[in-house]
Amino acid sequence: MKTTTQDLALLGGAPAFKAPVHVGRPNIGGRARLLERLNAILDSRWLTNGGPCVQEFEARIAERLNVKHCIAVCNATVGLEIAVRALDLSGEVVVPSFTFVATAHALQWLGIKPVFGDVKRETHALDPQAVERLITPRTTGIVGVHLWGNPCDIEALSDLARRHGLRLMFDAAHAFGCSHAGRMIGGFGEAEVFSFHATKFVNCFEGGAITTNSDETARRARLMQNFGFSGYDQVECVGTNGKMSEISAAMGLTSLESMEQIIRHNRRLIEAYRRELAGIAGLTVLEYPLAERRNYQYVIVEIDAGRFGLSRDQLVEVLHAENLLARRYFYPGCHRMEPYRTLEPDAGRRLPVTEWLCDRVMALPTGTAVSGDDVAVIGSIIRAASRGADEVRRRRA
Ligand code: T4K
Repeated sequence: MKTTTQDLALLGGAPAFKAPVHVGRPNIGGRARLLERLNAILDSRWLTNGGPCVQEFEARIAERLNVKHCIAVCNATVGLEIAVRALDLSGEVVVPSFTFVATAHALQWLGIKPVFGDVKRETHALDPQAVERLITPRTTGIVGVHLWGNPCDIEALSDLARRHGLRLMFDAAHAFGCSHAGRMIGGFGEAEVFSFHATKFVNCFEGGAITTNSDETARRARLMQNFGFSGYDQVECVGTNGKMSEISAAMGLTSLESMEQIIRHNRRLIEAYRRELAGIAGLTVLEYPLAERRNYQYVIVEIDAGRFGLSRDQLVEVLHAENLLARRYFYPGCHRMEPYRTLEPDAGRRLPVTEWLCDRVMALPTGTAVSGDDVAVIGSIIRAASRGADEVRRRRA
């Protein structure tokens, strides 16, 4: 525990954690069950190409999300690329900049211009009014991001897309197991794309899934995910290799079996963070609505430097010195990353909320690798940094 400013590692104290504490440390689930599955895969010698584990994983996801179709893919970035192609998007597509860069790259990779729309201060998600101002004759679609597992303004974006004849899909990389208006994320828009990357609360080592209630979108996505093959030696459209392997599906199935337990653990941790960080001026912990399902995989904090006494970046420096690897998700914003910074150097002018958030938001560790005691130590570091902000700034100057 850190009790005084002098205890801080940045000021010469011993780091609070001997080993690095990560944001995104993978949840492992039932190791013995996973190894059983791996042995069965090896015995069967069916390692990929739509094997039994992938088929079971797809069926479990579709059932859990109450969605008609689930196409497992090798990762969400490829999943986004395939969904974008399956919806025939082209020209310009409106997307937030306050997201992981994969959301924008998936479009740019396909020669489609991502047009960055500003987000709302409260939700960190696309602002429908900002989106409407960006629609041009070249706009063919909108990609919303359910950031931190909090859904976008789905109704307003759906209405907007309908009124302007645009396609609507969602990057749901963070939102597996989350709900909106009592319905599980997965069936909104024309397609939703999940990530089961190692850092996600349910993981497949690497993995993703495209979910949709549209038979046609599912038919096209499934073809495109496997080179366009529709049958033996039959290729009916352009496609890529976006398949999930059996080993990834085995990890996914095993992870799914621990899902509720992981959510309960994450929820206990976020409640502990709220207790530990309560009353600290200039620090706000992102709230999750109690009436909806959430996976609590992201502990998001906003730092107001004027009131906290340190900027978000200075606090991150304090935490990193303690071996606590807080992350500045999603600094600096896609529009300030290449190639977008060069392609549209002035985009920031229409993204004031995005830039405001990019300079203040950070993520703290959660997941099964983190304990309630760890959160108490993290709270003590942040309180010591807040109390000793003048000293930290003076010593760092
Ligand atoms: N859309 C959104 C909104 C996303 O957030 C993402 C991915 C995507 C789309 C694309 O999904 P995928 O195509 O990846 O399925 C990590 C993940 O690589 C990335 O998947 C994720 N978002 C993003 C939010 O986080 P980085 O650059 O932060 O990864 P890295 O290597 O710094 O790892 C994060 C922390 O986790 C580190 O402290 C190390 C630790 N770690 C990581 C791995 C991989 C472990 O302890 N063990 C591990 O195996 O992107």
